[in-house]
Amino acid sequence: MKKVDLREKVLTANDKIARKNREKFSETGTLVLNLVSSPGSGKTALIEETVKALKGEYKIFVITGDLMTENDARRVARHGVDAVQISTGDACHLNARMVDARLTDKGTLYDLVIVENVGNLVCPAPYDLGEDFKVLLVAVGEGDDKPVKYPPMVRASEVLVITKTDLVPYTDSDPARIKANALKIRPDLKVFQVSVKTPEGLDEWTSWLSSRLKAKKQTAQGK
Ligand SMILES: Nc1nc2c(ncn2[C@@H]2O[C@H](COP(=O)(O)OP(=O)(O)OP(=O)(O)O)[C@@H](O)[C@H]2O)c(=O)[nH]1
Ligand SMILES: [Mg+2]
Ligand SMILES: [Zn+2]
Repeated sequence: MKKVDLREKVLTANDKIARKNREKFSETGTLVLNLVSSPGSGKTALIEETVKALKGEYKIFVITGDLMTENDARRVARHGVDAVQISTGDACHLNARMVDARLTDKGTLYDLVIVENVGNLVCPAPYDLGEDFKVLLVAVGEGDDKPVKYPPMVRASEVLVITKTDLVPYTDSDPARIKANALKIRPDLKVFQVSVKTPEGLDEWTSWLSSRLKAKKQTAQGK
């Protein structure tokens, strides 16, 4: 009997939809981020600050994924950008079909689509949603060795944002150590350190994102 690897099959089906999503977004120059982290590392908080800074210049759509509640989409929508929640029920990650279903052709009307994945440092890693890149968040105080304990997520991400740096004085956590641990797994990671309270590093993050948005638009226009 032929052994069928179900996980392989699911991922292959997912990759086909992800590829279709990516093609659509590359035509219009829509930049798509996939934010991943443990629960509570500050994904929604970072999205809120990002949309506040960039909504004047760019048209932004946010998709937030959680097992239950619409809380995150509501938090984002109050800043006046379009936001929808995907309630996954018992699924602990988003897949490309869920993103496609929420966006279809509408997604391409936006300059920036931010997808907040379900808080989970394990299984969102192999799921391509059609994003330009994954952004991994690790918060001060959640354990500086997280990157070496969960290497697939670090390998799958292009950017690391170390969050909640305002908490450093109250913990034994050191952002330099989080960064060093992440770079052991993926040496080419782009690393930011932010706090939404102080607000350290947010300008640097949003300026960099803005330059990526412009680069993507230019590539699309050159086609
Ligand atoms: N001190 C401090 N707290 C923060 C910061 N960013 C987020 N928080 C707090 O951390 C908690 C979790 O933040 P969220 O933005 O909800 O985190 P999340 O990653 O979206 O959480 P899930 O969607 O549940 O996975 C909230 O109480 C935030 O106010 C920060 O920079 N500094
Ligand atoms: Mg959230
Ligand atoms: Zn999962």
